Amino acid sequence: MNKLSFDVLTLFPGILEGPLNESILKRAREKGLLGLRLWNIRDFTEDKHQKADDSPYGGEAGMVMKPEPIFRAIEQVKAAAPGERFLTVLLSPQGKVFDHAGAERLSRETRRIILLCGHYEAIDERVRQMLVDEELSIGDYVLTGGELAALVVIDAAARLVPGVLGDDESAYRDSFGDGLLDHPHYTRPAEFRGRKVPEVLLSGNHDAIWKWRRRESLRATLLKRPDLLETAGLTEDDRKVLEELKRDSKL
Ligand code: 4FV
Repeated sequence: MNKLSFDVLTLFPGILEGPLNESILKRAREKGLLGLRLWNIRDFTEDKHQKADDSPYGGEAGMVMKPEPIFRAIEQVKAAAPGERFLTVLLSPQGKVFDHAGAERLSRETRRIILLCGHYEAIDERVRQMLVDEELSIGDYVLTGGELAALVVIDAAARLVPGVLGDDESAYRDSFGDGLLDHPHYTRPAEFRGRKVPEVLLSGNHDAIWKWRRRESLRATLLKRPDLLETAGLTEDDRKVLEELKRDSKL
């Protein structure tokens, strides 16, 4: 079983500790399917004030993370695992926007993944030039720090590692697993506040249930994310259903 390994470099490890020690991620670490180490960049400063940021050359608002503590931290991470290969990822708004395909790629990664979390205005450019292999963004907005982005990347990739989720199948069948949005889900009671669970789901007819779920995935995708239809692997049946849905004014 491939073990997915992350070393997270941050000035605020406390932001990450909670989510990484709960539920599925906690179990994945206990099962040895997920390796996670947090490194506090401030531990790699050398002055008595443990200064990890400084004012920008050329003047402007905000502070810039100093290169030295980050270089020392990454060199320490690599020194702690001789012979291992590393992929160093900077979380930043300038990165490739992270998506399901990105999560799938990272979930199969055999190199140890170093996630570098920025804070303040930016990180000294020489870190990007000399240490960063790739940049990832979780979306076109600005966060106060890269920690939340690191958590998103770890969570989305880890749950795709075989054995992390209960029955593997659930990872394949949820949104984006097959390029479409997920179908509606129901559980007991069969009627709630006057709303019944669709009959077909109570029928036990698995073929009919499969068809209904595929149709509802196509409906949701057509309604909410028609852009995904361009890249989804659609069958002839899917195209027929989509034509019906487009004709079906109820859409
Ligand atoms: C971000 C994002 C992000 C930029 C300045 C941290 C902040 C601060 N990271 N996807 N969007 N980072 O906004 O990954 O250092």
